[in-house]
Amino acid sequence: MTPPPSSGLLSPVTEPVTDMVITKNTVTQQKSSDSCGCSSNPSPAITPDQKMLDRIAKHPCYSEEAHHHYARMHVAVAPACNIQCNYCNRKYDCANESRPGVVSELLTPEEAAHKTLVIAGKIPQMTVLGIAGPGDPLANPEKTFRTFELIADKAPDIKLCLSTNGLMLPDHVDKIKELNVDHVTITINMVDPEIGTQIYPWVHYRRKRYKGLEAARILHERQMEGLQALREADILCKVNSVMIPGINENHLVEVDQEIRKRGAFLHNIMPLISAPEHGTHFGLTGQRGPTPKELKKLQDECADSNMKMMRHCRQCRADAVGLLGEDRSQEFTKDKFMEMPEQYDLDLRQEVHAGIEHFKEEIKLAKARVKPSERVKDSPKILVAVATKGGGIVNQHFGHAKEFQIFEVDANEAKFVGHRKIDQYCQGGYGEDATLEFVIKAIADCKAVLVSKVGECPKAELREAGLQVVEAYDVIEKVAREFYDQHIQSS
Ligand code: CLF
Ligand code: SF4
Repeated sequence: MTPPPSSGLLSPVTEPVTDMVITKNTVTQQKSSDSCGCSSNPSPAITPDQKMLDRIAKHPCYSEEAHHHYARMHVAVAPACNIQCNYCNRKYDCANESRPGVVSELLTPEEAAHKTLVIAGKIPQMTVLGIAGPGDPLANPEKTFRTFELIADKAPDIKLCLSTNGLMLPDHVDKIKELNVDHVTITINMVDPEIGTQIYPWVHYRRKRYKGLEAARILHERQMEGLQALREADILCKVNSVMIPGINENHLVEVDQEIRKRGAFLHNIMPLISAPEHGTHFGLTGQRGPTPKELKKLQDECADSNMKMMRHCRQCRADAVGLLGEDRSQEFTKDKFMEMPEQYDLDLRQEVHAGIEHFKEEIKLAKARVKPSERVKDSPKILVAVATKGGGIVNQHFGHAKEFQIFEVDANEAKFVGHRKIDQYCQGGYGEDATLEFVIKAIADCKAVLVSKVGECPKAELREAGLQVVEAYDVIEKVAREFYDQHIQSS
């Protein structure tokens, strides 16, 4: 299946907010076997696993598949924090979810609710509202819960999500459940307080400041208690862990086992991002982050069929808007969104979501067509870099990419394993040589780059650097698997 560029299927999430709308009727090649599996059309023989899949089907962080199609937004309503992490500088947003060095505009709950309703109308594929800072949401419970209340009241189809360091989580699980917040992230970097002393210099708990081992022990116990309470309340919990080489990189295997035992649904191991200009303790002391290879090795080690490993996190801002790989926050700064009308329309949103679900079915069929009838054992694996604007399609020009999605391909499947951020090569009519060098370095471990188009000049340099260039406009897995077969035959 080749979705034509003109089909409009992908425009809602990639183009300016005015031209949007995927609806069921815009989908081409609709199959008679279409069954979207969404909660509005449950199978009579629904299994617990299917129910779980339905719960996460439209959450771009909890479902890797959803992240190609559905967007999330954050509102920055929570300024205070109750602990200190050595990778955080209070001038910026909470580094447990955000890239360091990013500052968001602080909003009141009322402003945040208005912003959400504006964006829910402009980007109907925005399905999740998260609160992730700029401090800790549960160190600011009134503002956080007031925001959720306002949104749940006016936009019942938007999923509510929050991310916390966990210190105050056990006190608020009942309220979280009452507000129907179905997704909670806890950042857990250790289950051994001795290791915690290298990450957390202090915590502020029940009006008292604790330091050293005592601080790390309190945080650890509260995190475990919170995780347990979420499980008992049947709230889906994702655990974020920051990989800090030399401090917790081996220990995170134990963290993974411990949180899995306690019912976490998903583990997201993120790389430490550390630079002196961020002014963090780790930045100033020269603590490095992991290389992509080190990160993937640890993720592979922890990956388990019982609990999924998240590999598509983009460490987004506390005011992020859009698909995970894109940043549309600047379209909705306070001076802009306060002037925009609320155009939340539940019927339109449901129609758009139905269109996306049908399109996902088409992609699923295209993937099934390139899958071998029997699993091939021990086939060699290769990496490929993909330029995409979303939708699960190779649909971006090489020069426009700000990141490449990395897929691991073998004779059986093409599996998303991460992304690499790059600077955009095309600068309005010309390409920067230095940027191209950086891009090539970022994907040097890949065998090919899959793009919708690329200029002759960068194509030649990519080939010279040992990267095959595949130009296509089609489902990522299909293009990747076809390249794989050719590559294996010719090598
Ligand atoms: Fe936001 Fe976090 Fe909810 Fe997602 S982000 S509060 S779970 S809606 Fe997602 Fe962003 Fe990674 Fe967070 S990509 S930083 S994991
Ligand atoms: Fe910073 Fe977030 Fe850690 Fe608080 S919990 S110190 S805001 S990274």
